[in-house]
Amino acid sequence: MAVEQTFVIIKPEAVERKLIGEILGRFERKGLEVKRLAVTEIQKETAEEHYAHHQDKSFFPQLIEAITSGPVVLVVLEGDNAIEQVRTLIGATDPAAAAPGTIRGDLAIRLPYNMVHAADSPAAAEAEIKRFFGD
Ligand code: 3AN
Repeated sequence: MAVEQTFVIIKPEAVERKLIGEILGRFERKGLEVKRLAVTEIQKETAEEHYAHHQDKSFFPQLIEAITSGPVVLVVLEGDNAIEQVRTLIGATDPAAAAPGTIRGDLAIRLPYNMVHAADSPAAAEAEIKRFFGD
């Protein structure tokens, strides 16, 4: 089992609802280690780069508006198989379909407000940590 690092954004809607502790607690209780943590706001240009693969979608403007609408928490987590473990903990993209017990299934109800972003591959994790933490 490989020890990996992954990248998570606790989105503005979760910060607004005071769910930072709830979300970080779920990752910690699973056994993942918080390696880096920052409260910041995401600039529009960075958001557009981060979600570039969605730029042709009808929801792209709404997605950029949502992720830049207030403070976020940037998180690097480390642990066994961390990338897949975190994707399992957060649940399906659409909160309406996400299973109970997952972050999105328990805490969110409607797209694009699904509370967290998490890297979906080792390449994405590496690129996103670099994009948001600068190394
Ligand atoms: P995930 O965040 O699960 O990796 P992606 O990469 O397909 O899913 O979507 C990125 C973000 O775009 C989601 N977190 C969500 O906020 C938003 N999104 C995805 N699909 C839709 C949709 N059909 N309508 C509105 N927003 C969406």
